[in-house]
Amino acid sequence: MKPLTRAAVAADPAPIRAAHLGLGAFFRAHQAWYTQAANAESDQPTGIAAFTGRRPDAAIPLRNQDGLYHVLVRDAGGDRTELVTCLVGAHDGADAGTWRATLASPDVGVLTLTVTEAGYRRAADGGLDLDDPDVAADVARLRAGDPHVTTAPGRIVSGLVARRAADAGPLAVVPCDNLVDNGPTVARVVTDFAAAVDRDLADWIASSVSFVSTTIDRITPATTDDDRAVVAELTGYADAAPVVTEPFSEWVLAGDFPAGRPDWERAGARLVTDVKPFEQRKLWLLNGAHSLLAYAAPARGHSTVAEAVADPVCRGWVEAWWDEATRHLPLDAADVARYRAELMERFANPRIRHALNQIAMDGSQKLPIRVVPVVARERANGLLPEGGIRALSGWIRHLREGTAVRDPRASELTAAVDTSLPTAVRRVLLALDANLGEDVELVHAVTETARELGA
Ligand code: CS2
Repeated sequence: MKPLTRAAVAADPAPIRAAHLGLGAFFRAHQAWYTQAANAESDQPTGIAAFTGRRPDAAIPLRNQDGLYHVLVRDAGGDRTELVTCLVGAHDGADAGTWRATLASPDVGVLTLTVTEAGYRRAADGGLDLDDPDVAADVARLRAGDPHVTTAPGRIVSGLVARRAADAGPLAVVPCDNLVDNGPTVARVVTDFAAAVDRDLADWIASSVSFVSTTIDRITPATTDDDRAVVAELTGYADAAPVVTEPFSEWVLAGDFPAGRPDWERAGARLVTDVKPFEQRKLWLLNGAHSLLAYAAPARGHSTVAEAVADPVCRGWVEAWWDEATRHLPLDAADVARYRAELMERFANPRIRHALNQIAMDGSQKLPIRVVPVVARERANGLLPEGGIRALSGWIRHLREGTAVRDPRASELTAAVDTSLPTAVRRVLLALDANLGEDVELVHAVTETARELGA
């Protein structure tokens, strides 16, 4: 087995022109993969300096192999590998010096982000949660000039402090997380943070930093030892950090890039004026169905998405949810029908083992984005949406099981469900959205379905 190094594959590092926060599998299968494609035909290739978010150890295997890794693309018929060479630096996010130096470089024009929905530390009103103790500690650190912050908003602002001080020019911040209006949403969180540190900094951000909205899509399960063995077999290289993904990929972006960007269109990215229609379609149909399955399909003994949709009962749940969501999508019916058919095939891909418990984490952050908007619209029309109700009921079942709840609000939510089922349902719905919790008919319907699911 050959070691994977730049010398072995004759790949010189490209100059660093982009930074990334959240060095995980999704970034490597998506934004880095698009950048790789853009570089293939460019005389100004982009190297990316990427920094870990929640998992500092993610950088270690990559550092040991000069940032190189393979993307293992799996479709129902077989596997292929693609080597990615544009990741030039793989750093621990706690390395404040390198982070600041990267963002202070005038050559760096883009900062992409994958820090998860929970990572932005938003309060119920959508702004930064200044009461979050980690956020408060980071604000105090930056006020005192200490760059050793720990939260994602803290790191972003710390980098911008350095960029401003270096007079390194404008920057595009490109959030790639499944939030609604992710550009303006992240702009708000970052600006709130900056204003708490220094009003002038917030003004500088308003005039120098562009926040781009994006819809991102590529199903990327966690890599297993078996996947590493397949990559070794196919390539002959000992790659400790391959990433597994499906053939499908989508990236839709709206916004300005005042300091330039890689030509991501080469790999099919689309620059549009408004991401909204793409965003709702993806968040509701794909992510909403994912959460529905993650919470409800374990009741039928399933542990992956593909297993669940091979079960006609679960497939029926997904179709019911899609019918509900589709009623509120301002899109051409034939386009949505095509998207649904293609999506079902993606879910059914038997070679992608996408664990339901991977999707189940952070429900309190995900459901308000992917499920609640449809349920609220259906309720406004006097309907009791079966699919949406099942997703919420499944979540209550998941919280009541209590063993694998990974959520920033886990302690509050698991305490809320420690009571009779109807009370648990009411409390959890109230925690999610006041209107839902006050809706007696909905609480009743969710309770019935939760009971059916064995909650
Ligand atoms: C999933 C997403 O874990 C989850 O919450 O719904 O990560 C999903 O796989 C991606 O958004 C697909 O683009």
